[in-house]
Amino acid sequence: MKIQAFGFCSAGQAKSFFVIVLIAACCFVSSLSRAETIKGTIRYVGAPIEKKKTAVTIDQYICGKEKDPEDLLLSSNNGIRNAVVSLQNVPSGAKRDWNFPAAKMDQKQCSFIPRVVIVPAGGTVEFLNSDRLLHNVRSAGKENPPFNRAQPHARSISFAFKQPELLRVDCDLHSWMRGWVVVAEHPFYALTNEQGEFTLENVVGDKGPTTVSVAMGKK
Ligand SMILES: [Cu+2]
Repeated sequence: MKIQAFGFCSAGQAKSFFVIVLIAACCFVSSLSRAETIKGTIRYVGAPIEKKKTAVTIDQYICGKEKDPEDLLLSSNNGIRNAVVSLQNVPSGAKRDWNFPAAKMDQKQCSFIPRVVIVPAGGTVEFLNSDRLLHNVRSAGKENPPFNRAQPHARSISFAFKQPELLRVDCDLHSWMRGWVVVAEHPFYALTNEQGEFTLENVVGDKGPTTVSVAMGKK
């Protein structure tokens, strides 16, 4: 089995750390049919990145005067937050429970919160707007129908995602706003926490030890 991790960053910074992000997760699944838990940490090991704030020029009364960059969120130990880790070549005997919380993405102080949500294929994401101003939600998926809807304060809109895909979500009124919907094709997806740590539970191994590796991709 392989683990694949996706980092979420804007196009500008993507090139700078695509190649140099390396992985600090290596695990072994050695059971024949017993469920195992895989834990790991995704770390950034490249050169220090200057964090440039984005100046806010509109709607400062809600959005503030500047926004911190959210594309590469690092802990004090360089753990990468909001990386998505997933198993490749899922074992045929794997347990098929989907254990993701209901997917909701709010627009709050002119940021998508949470920035990344994981939803099972066939599931829905509920988009909210807690801000007392107008946002919109737009996504141009290839496997899933694109959408673009105005999002006034307090409105809730739900979209269904039938096909596995990584989808970017934008608000066109506030150019820095960026969210990601990860439509999972199987239950073995995990989002790294503030320390860059992830946990994949109930993984059933094949015969013998199986190396698990992690790669970082740009998106
Ligand atoms: Cu907005």
